[in-house]
Amino acid sequence: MIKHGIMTLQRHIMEQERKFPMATGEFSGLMSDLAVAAKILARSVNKAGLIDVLGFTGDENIFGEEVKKLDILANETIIHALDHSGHLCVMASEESDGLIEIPDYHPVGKYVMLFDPLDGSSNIDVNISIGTIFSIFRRVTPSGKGTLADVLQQGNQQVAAGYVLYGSSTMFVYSTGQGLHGFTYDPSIGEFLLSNEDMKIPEHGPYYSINEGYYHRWSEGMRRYVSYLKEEDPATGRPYSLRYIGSLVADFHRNLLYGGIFLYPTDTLHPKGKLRLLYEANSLAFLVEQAGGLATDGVRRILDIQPEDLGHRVPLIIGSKKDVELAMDFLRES
Ligand code: AHM
Ligand code: MG
Repeated sequence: MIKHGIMTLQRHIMEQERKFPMATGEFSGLMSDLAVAAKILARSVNKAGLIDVLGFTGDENIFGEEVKKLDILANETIIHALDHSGHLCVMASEESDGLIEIPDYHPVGKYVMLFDPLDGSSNIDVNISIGTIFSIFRRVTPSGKGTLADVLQQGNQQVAAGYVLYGSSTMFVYSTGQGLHGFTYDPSIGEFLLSNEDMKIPEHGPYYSINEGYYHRWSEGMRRYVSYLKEEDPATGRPYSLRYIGSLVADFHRNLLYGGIFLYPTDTLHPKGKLRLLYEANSLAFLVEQAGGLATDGVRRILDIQPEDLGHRVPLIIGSKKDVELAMDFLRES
């Protein structure tokens, strides 16, 4: 049943903002810029396989332009789509060292954006789903260019978060703290259309996602938990099925729709975990909570962790509520 005619991402963002009488439209403008960046990136990702045809990375292509690595190109695309509009005071990205300042010749605004331009980049060259992840905060400094204090905020201060999944379709999934909504790109009209309204993650399983090749590097508790998931017990839906793409957005998205748990724990090679709090974990933690799930580092709620620096890494256990709670029990007991 169609309840609202065609709901484009643009219209959805504006209707959400209208619920706040004090809203200035600045936030809608920021999200619209992001949607444009997502469309440009979707086009670039779709053409990635042609790089070998049109020119190798670092070479000049047939048009005499330098062919950039796709993750660098994605980083620059997002920065240039957002740095001039006057909505942001500073940005930070997994692909840039230090803060990304707004150039002097552009106005600054009240928001801060953190992003991972193309996560799962080891999958680019093999045509497997990858994603863009973003977090938006309100600035804490009063004016001028944003500083590290604006960027190093706890995830519970996010005003919005989301991701773009470049899969068999491109999806834009976002939340402003009023539920989690997914939009699928229709290339024939160039719009993201509402396809998954107010998504809720199932309470548990049937999937688990972890790089099981690192089994012998894990803690005892982690090994016991994963062994438990593999035991035969139809009453609790076990064994769970393993699905691991190695592309966080894709692994997260599947578990969000079907139920289950994603884990990137500490291991002997990654004593602090691998994933970044600011660019990966915070955003997805905000989203999963909107969908009724949980995200933890094993002990603490991801959203309550104080970032120490831009590269802060965390173990990440995220997904269906009951699965995450049980994983924490196993880790506590070990
Ligand atoms: P990246 O930011 O360098 O792309 O790394 C992050 C990716 C995640 O998408 C994924 O969950 C994880 O790294 C996979 O790591 P591993 O190959 O160690 O399993
Ligand atoms: Mg990444």
